[in-house]
Amino acid sequence: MSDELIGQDADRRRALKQDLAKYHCRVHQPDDPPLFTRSPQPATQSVHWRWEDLCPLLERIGQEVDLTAGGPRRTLRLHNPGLPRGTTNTFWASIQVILPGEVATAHRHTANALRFIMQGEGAWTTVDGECYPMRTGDLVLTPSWAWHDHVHRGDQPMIWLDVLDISLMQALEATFFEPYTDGLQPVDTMPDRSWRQFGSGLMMPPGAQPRAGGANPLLAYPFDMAEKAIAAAAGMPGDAYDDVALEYRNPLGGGPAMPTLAMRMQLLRSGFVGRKRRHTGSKLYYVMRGEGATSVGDQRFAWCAGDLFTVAPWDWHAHENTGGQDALLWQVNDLPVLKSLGYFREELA
Ligand code: 1HN
Repeated sequence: MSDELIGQDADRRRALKQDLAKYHCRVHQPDDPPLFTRSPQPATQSVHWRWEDLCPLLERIGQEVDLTAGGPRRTLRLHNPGLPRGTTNTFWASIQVILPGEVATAHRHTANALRFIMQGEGAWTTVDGECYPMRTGDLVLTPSWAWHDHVHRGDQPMIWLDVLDISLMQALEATFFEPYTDGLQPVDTMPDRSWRQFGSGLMMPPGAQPRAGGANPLLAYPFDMAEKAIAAAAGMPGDAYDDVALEYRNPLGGGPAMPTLAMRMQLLRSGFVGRKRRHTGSKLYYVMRGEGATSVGDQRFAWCAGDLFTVAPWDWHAHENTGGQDALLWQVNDLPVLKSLGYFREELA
C-alpha cells in the first residue's frame, strides 16, 4: 500500500474511533501496540533477590509490622518491577514471618496457595482441619477454598515462602475470600492425615478419592522425603539443562501437585554447567544450598543460599554450579496452566 492510502486509512480509523466509542465498539488504531507479536514480549522481568538484602528486611518487618492490628498475615512481598503487582504475571510470592506464640487466623480463598518452609520449626498449619507441623524444606499445600491458619508454638522466629496464583485468579475475575468466624478452625484428632494415607506415593487406601474439584488429596511433602528422592535420582545420569530435577506430583493420577502451580527440587552438582533454554511460563527459584549462577536474558544472577530469582516467560536461561559443593534449588512454576491450555512452548539451545 502507498503511504497516501495508509494515511487515508489511518484518518478514517481515527474518525471511526470517535463515532464507535459511544457504542462500546472500536476498530484497530494505527498507534495501538501490535496485537500479535512474533514471540512473547513479557512485561514480567527476571529478578534476583539476595538473602543479604532480604534478611534485614525480614527482621525489620518482624519488629515493625503487627500481625494482629494490621491484618491476619505478616509478609514481605517479592515485587516484580515490570508489573503493577505480583512476582510474575500469574503468581505472587512472599516471605511470611511468624514469631513465637503468634497466630495467623483462619480464612479461605479461591487462590491456590502453597508454603515452602525456609527456616525454623514449631509452627503448625491447619488445612481443612488437618494439622501439620512445618519444618525447614517442607512443602505444604493449601488448595483453592481450603480453610487455613497457622500457629507458632516454637521459640524462634520462623519464615516460609508463600506462593499464590493471585494474578491468574484476578485475570479470571474469580476472587472469593472468606474469614473464618472464630480465630482458628477445629483440628482433626489425627495430625498429618493426608501424609499418613498418601505420603508414600506408591501405596494408598483402596478407593482413595481426590479432594473436592479433583484436588490433590496429599497436603504435605516433607523435606526428608524430597531429599531422599533427589539423592536416589542423583545415581542416574544428569540432565543437560537441569542436572537432577524432580517434580512434586499428585499421588492420584500423577499430575502436578496443584492445578496451576508445579513445584520441583533440583540438584546441581559441583562443576555442572547447564545448557540454555527458554519456554513460556514463569518460574521462581529459591536457593536452599550451595553457590552458582543463572544467566537469564542478558543478566547473570550469581546466587547463594537464601537467594530467590524469577525467570520471566520466554527468557533464555542456563544454570551453573560455581561452588565446590552441590547446590540445591527449589522451584515453583506456572507450567501446568500453560500445558493444560496448549500454550506451552519450549526452545532448546
Ligand atoms: C495468605 O492468605 C497467606 O494464608 C500468605 O498464610 C500470604 C499473600 C497474599 C494474599 C494472601 C496465608 C498471602 C496470603
